[in-house]
Amino acid sequence: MENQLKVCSMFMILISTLSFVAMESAECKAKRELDTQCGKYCYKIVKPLLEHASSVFQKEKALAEIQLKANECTQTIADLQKTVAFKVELLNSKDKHLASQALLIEAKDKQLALQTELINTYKAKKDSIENEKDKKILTLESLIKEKDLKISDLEVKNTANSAKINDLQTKLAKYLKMLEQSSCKSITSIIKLPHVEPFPVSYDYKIAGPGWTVIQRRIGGTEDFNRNWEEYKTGFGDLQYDYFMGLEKIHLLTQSQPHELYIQLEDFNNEIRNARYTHFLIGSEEESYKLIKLGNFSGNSGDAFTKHLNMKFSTKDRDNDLVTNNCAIVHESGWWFHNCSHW
Ligand SMILES: [Ca+2]
Repeated sequence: MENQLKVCSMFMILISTLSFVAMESAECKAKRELDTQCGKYCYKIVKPLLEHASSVFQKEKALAEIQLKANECTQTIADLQKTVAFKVELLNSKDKHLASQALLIEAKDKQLALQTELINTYKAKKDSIENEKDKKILTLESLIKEKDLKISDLEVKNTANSAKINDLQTKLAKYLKMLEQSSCKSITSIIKLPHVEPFPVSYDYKIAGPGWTVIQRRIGGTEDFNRNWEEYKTGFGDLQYDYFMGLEKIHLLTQSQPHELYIQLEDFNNEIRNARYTHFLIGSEEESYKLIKLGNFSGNSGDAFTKHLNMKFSTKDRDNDLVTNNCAIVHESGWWFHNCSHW
């Protein structure tokens, strides 16, 4: 400010000097006019007064100009002060803004630190999970290899078994062919059951496949089935042809383990029908060899046997049916008769 005032003062002086030069030329003119008017008399008295008045006038004028310049400088100073104040305020505002930004940056730094920590935690978890996964994959791969080995082993065994089965099937086919070519219609064997002497039985393989024991066969009409109780109890006939196993043996056999029943009927036109029951069990002699269980029926002959369920066995000398007549006599055969219409 001080420098600015000095410049202003110098400027004012310079203006004043220039004005004085201009004024002086006008003054010289006035002097000359006064000198002419006053002549040599008034010159000595008036001239100094005039010069003094002129000097005062000039100084007042210069003073007024200086005052004006001073006012202008004062205004400039005031303006500059305002500008400075404004700048200071602006700086303060900027400082506040900077402080606010610093706080914001600090908060952001904290947030960033938290996020970094979270990311590190997540990474650690991810690594842990991946390690666990890798371990599981390795375990599973090991299991798969083990299974593959087992499968391979089973495949080898299966191939060996298939070869054995094929061999057995070939042998069975050969055996069946031999049987087919022979005159035998069935195979006989000895069966052993608890509480009874071993006894021969006939196995049929043609009617319903292997494994069926024949308890009755009536095909040739050579055997008389009109027998008494004792004969039906012990059995009769030829194992290879017409035959009845005997009620006591059938009782022991069906009691020893669950049995199915298969009945095949062939009429005089060679039409064959069959009936199959999922269970077959008869009671003891004390129960008159009652038909205790029969199971579910299947086949194409119609279910003619279920109605005999719970019936006792009847022979010509033992009437256990439910009608007045003895159906065993009527039909000349023993059976689990219900009435004489059905058997
Ligand atoms: Ca009767």
